[in-house]
Amino acid sequence: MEENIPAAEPEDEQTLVSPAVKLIEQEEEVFQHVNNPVANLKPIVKKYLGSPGRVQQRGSQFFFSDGDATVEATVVSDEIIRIRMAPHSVFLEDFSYAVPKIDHKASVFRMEEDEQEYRISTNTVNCHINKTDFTISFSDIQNHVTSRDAVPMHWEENVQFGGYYVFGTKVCQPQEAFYGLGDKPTDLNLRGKRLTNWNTDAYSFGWNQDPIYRSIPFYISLNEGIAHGIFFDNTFKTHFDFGAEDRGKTSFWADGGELQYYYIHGPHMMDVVKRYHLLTGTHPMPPLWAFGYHQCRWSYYPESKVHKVAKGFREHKIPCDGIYLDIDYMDGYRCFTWNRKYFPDPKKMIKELAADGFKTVVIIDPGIRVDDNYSVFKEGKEKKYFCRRSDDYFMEGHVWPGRCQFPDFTNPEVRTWWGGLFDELVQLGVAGVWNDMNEPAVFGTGTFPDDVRHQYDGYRGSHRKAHNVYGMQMVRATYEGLRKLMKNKRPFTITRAGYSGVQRFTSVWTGDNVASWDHLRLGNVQCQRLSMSGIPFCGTDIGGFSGEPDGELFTRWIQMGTFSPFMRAHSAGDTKEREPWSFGEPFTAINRKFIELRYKLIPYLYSTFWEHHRYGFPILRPVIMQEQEQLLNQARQDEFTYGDKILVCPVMEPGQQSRHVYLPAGNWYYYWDNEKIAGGREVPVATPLETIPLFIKAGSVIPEYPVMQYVGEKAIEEVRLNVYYSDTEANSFFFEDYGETFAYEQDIYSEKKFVVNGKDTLLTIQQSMEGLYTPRYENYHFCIAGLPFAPAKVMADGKQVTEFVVTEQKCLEFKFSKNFKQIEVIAGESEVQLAK
Ligand code: MIG
Repeated sequence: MEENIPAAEPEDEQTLVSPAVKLIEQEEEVFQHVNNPVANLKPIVKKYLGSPGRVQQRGSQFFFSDGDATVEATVVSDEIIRIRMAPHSVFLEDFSYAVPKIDHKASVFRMEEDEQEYRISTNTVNCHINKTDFTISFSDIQNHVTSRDAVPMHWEENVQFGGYYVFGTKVCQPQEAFYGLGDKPTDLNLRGKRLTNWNTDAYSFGWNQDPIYRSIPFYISLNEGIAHGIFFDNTFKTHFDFGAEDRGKTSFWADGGELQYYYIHGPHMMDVVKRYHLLTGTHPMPPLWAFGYHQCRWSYYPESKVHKVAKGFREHKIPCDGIYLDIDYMDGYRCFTWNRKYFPDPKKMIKELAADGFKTVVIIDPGIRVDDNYSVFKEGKEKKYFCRRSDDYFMEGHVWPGRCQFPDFTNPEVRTWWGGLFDELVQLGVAGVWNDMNEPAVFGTGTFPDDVRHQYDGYRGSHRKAHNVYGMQMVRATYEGLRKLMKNKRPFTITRAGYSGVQRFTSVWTGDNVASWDHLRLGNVQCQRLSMSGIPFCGTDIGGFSGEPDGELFTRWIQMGTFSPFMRAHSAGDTKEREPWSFGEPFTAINRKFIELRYKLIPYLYSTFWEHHRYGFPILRPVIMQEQEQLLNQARQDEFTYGDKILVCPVMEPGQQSRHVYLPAGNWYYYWDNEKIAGGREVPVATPLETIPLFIKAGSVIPEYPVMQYVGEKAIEEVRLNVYYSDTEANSFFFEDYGETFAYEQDIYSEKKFVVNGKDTLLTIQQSMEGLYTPRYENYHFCIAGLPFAPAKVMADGKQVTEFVVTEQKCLEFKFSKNFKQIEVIAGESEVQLAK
């Protein structure tokens, strides 16, 4: 399984091009005989790299050796360099679940050396390998050092399992801040923390609990306004220390596997996230309905109850698209079966729900009940698809169905089988699948023991290596299966566990949170962090999974959830029923108002998602990402933008009547009354229960759909364009397509770009278009806010628009064709005079 790389030979000091692959000669073998006194055993010590004696090149890869260990540096792109280290020069086979394929995109790179160092340079980055101590550092083309090893890479032999504990240690700068690492329930800035990645079912987790559900070994460093990223692609238990043990050091290490990391250049945090997505992929476009509101509970049953909840939405005129069936829909919790007592005719029920605009999402767990009368178990057993212990016993554990065995999702054949098991559910009309318990979770013991074996796509490993990817491979199997079964339709999936790259297959929720104000705050930070960590489609259990929210907390949570990329309310089985109307007035009306707002903004969210899919931008962006040079922003974690145009600050304290909100530099409009406010400062904002602070960036064009009770309820007759005046040029994008197929991969979509530019007496809006899709509606309904003059004349593509009004909110409103190229809003004569 190992791949050998060229060995260091003392006489060979020069750079070789494309050397033959040779085996390493060990200098001396130390044999320990059983009758040797234990005292003679060499103590286990950390070994550090020596000095790199020589370098060899193979294409875009460079190998440096100290005579024993070898370090590989690969130029992945102009901005990304990968480092790998092999003690004794034996690299593991190059395989990664996170990075499906590396496209070598660097056009130009070179290798130079002087007395002090070897230097690999692209057009953007230099990677320096120190000739004395083998420390590695990175700098930009201005020779500004962004990252530097504090000590050389090192390792420690693992006697019990073989392989090594591997360590990297970088200098931690006095003002350096750290972001990323997935769903860690702690402050946004990770400075001063030590954290571990080991997927864990963390029921009712709390602030600073670690680890929880996901493993995303990727962080962004920000120092003196310059950002870079480190993606430590290692699936074993990994650890990160951001100046906790030693204020001057940032370390990352793993319990096994390879010391392998990608240095990702900035300088903007946004660039780092984008480039991380270049490696690990982006989220495919979800079906449009998935951006609506979802209602979940453990569990809605029997069938009559499901219908009652669905009807409740329509009766209360509260929009909803997704309704969930938790574990009780199954027969004795056996996956892919139905409890016929509760659900005698699932096909009929799902059809009726669909007729009323509801998509049915069902839960699935990895534990398969040991039961020879159960076809899924029987087949899995016959085909040897279940995980086994080191001595060949089956991995057995108790979960909801009782005694269970677990498919090895790291086996491609098992994934295909699992994917196919959804056939019947798809036939019944199920629209989405919720993947739970896939850390994997086992009652009592927590998870699998370390010795469980995994096929690992042919690269073999124990559970130590496969644990953190198990859940990702489960949801991958689900997603890929659904994609095949649904023909060209986009599947909807959600998962609890995950590893880097999981975003290629699924949305996520933050797991079993609690109905408390503390958890509302935590959910806000977690969603921002997930967004920065390459997981864009995320949300919390609105209302809190365990415990009882009161009306106020639930409403504040709905308000925040309106601006979560994924919006779902969920609650545990032992809590009171919790739908958006459960708390009476005034809560029901406010919940309705916000869920309606969610639906109005769907085209904006969808356009933002397209930008994510295509370019790798996150949906939620903490203010530090907008203005990373502002030191104070490092401490701000309440406000964020939703896309790049809408600034949101959820209200996260009971009884709060007002709060301060930071607005990044530039002009903003208060969403609720279009008042213009200058940013670059904190502003006081009233926060009565009916509103939360919402601001729109000047120059934005925000498309709005009419409120519907579910996505696609009615044909869209016109799209409202909310335009916000700006005296500097600003761009906005508007993406549309059929919303449920993969036709966008063949350019069947419409992407419109708006350019807004204002003068003292004139506002122009230009539109250009790309793509092959034509929406059915004819007109835009323009609504222009913030004009600094009284509009006298509106010109559209050279024609005068005679019908326009100025509303009470001082918005200029008129209609014009969706195909317009240029709109001009012109001030009256007197104002033109004045401006001159
Ligand atoms: O052991 O399916 O996080 O959302 O409702 C609990 C029942 C299993 C945990 C999930 C939760 C879900 C619950 N599940």
